[in-house]
Amino acid sequence: MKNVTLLQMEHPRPKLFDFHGVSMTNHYTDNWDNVQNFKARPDDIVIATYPKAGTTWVSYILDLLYFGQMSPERQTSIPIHERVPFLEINNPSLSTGIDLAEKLPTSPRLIKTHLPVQLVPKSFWQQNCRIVYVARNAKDNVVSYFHFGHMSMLQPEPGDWSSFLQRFMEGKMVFGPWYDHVTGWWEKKQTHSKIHYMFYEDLTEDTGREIDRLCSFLGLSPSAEEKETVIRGVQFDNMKKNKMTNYSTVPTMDLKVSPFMRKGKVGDWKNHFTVAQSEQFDEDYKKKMKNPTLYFRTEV
Ligand code: PPS
Repeated sequence: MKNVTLLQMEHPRPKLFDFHGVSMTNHYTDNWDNVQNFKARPDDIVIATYPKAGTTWVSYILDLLYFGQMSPERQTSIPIHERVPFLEINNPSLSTGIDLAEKLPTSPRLIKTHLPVQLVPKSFWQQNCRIVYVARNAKDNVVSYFHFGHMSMLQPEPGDWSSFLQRFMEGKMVFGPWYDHVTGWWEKKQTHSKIHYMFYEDLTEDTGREIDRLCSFLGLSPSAEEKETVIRGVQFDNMKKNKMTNYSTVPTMDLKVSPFMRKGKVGDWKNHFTVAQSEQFDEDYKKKMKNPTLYFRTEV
């Protein structure tokens, strides 16, 4: 018989349903009116991603760039999900993302979203806010999402690897198809200069270079020493050890099943995909990803 933990009993897994043409669960739609009516400020900075693309990594980079010099207590007492609220979330064990965002005392406010571009609250466009979009190659993204499905009680039951992979290819994931998400934001970027589109693989390859690009987009000029402090702080091993960034304070995640800071690698998909799965995935990928200017690396 399957071993059911107390956490699983307290949080029955949500079901996926269609929401404005995108698969969602109630945790991201229950607060929808407040999400859509959110009042953005011109200096808000949005970190937008498909789930598991490096949101927390980039959130922490931005948090350190803006507020790393503030009181040391902030670094040791406020977890990243409160410093950078997740706009559309309604986690029954925590404050809603909207409440957290509205109470943010910082300027700028850093706000995370997984919404596909067409569902982003209009106020962010009206206020012409800066948006940092982070994308990760589909194969590593689906592997990371699979493990997350096991440890996060807010995710639908993930099932086994091959059925999860199949559903990913069909777009039956929370926040919809990866393919539409990364392409939708990429196309938006072509007409909207306030979007900085970055890749997880580039960040892995050269964190310092990517921080320089981010700073130039944001108009920041940290000293060499500040930049070194940020690079050191956001290294995978340091974020994994850091209780404020490793999600150990979130009651709906079971880090014993799989740590949030799991591997942090490019190419871990090779440990999960069979040769046949990889071939089938690549075939399907070619049919869905028609824009030749959007290119992902599956190894670095
Ligand atoms: S979430 O739940 O959508 O906000 O998750 P997200 O933060 O987007 O993605 C989690 C994955 O990002 C990896 N990660 C990192 N990799 C390298 N370096 C650093 N510093 C880092 N921080 C987070 C994390 O380990 C998850 O990927 P996997 O492949 O599962 O390890």
